[in-house]
Amino acid sequence: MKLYKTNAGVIIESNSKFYLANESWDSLVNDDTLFQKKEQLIQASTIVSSEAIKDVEAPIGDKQELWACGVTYLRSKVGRQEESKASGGADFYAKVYEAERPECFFKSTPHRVVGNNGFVRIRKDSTWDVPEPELTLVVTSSGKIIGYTIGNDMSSRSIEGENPLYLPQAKTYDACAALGPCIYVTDQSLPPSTNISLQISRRKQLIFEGTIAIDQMKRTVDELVSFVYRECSFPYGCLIMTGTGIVPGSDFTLQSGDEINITIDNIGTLVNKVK
Ligand code: DO4
Ligand code: MG
Repeated sequence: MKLYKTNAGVIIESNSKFYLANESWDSLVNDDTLFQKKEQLIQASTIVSSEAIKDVEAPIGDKQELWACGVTYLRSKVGRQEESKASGGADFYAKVYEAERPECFFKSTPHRVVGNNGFVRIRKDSTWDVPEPELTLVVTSSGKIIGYTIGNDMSSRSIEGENPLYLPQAKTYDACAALGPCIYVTDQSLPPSTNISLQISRRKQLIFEGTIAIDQMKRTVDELVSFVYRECSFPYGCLIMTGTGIVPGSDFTLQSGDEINITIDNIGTLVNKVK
């Protein structure tokens, strides 16, 4: 089952049919038994056409927070070490990759997050920028993962590379994150072979492409949830980006007008343009 947030309400997709749910987004995404309630929810819904998901919003409730984890894949560790060599920050990335405690950071309030087909931004004071395609967990207030979505953790590598203490500025600004297009609701873990793919096009030409399977992640998703939830409560649930395993080479930077496509098996494709 997939859930889409739209301004007409929540759309449920099941077996290629679409239904307008009779419940609010906030109650559905904070329900530990959401997957088990599928038939009951469909029974209480109204059938609609696929047009209902033409314009979707980011799948995050107004009172939810977006967190992120980092340096969870070898490629991210190596990329950060390269970018922070001159500042002397490289060791921090090597250490966090091996440490018991993962890197977890607050990424965004909902108003800085854009949905599918929305515009992400690069900071005006940044010279080196990348998208970070990340499997994103949808977690209830009790800490249960009820589904998955696709995330783009937009990042300024020039600001982050200058000094690791600038991380919040490299990561958090208006339109710094994209989520969507839907939440894939399941009671199963995703298969380890699940692929995350990133494609970046400029003036309709493909200029970067990469793929990584989620079994390359050094941490488990449960481990990441348990650290984020250790000393923080989330009364409405929370979304957690799980880190990037795809980092374009040092000669690549995003430009205004670029199109970013992120695909994750079973979930779909998140499409955004850079403003
Ligand atoms: O340590 C910097 C951020 C890491 C990150 O966002 C990632 O690995 O995805
Ligand atoms: Mg990231």
